[in-house]
Amino acid sequence: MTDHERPDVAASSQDGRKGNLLLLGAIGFLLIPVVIGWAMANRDSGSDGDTSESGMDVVVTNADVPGTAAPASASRNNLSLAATVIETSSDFNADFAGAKAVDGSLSTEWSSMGDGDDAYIVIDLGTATEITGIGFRTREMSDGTSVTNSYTVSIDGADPIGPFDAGIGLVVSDLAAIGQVVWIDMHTTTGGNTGAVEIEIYGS
Ligand SMILES: [Ca+2]
Repeated sequence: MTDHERPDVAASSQDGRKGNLLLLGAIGFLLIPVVIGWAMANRDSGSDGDTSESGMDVVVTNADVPGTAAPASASRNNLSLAATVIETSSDFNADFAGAKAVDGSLSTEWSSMGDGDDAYIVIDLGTATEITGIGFRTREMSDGTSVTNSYTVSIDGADPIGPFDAGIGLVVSDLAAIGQVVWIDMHTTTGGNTGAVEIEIYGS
């Protein structure tokens, strides 16, 4: 290297340092939103352990909108959606068959043929499953009949447990059991064509 070349080298090296600084600045600038996003994601999921996969806390909204899933149970796993109704006390007709109580729709319902307190429905989960609760939505008639106010539950033929409260709208009751076949028996009703809009069996 000669003296003649040195200034050029120095200048070019200085330019290089400036270029590096600019490059670092640009990278740092580009990283700002990434860092902010990371910090916010950590804040959302760090507040407690009960978060959904999206990192957002599960918020129950949307109460009683026809045709949508039952709101108060939104964070619980509804086993009924994959279950089968294997027996009912009676069905008013095919449009009000037992399967309508486990189809996930609030626009359809199972109705018995005037069974009142004697109405029952049997739901098969397909395999022995841990059960943590039941959400019951009674059907109701405009004349005040067909409302179920309480019901009992028998799992795999065991003695009935309950009665559990029911009533207009969704009523959720906790219970702890392991079983496959869930027999739900109306306990107190206002009589008539009792049945259910939806019966949700919660579990793992
Ligand atoms: Ca239904």
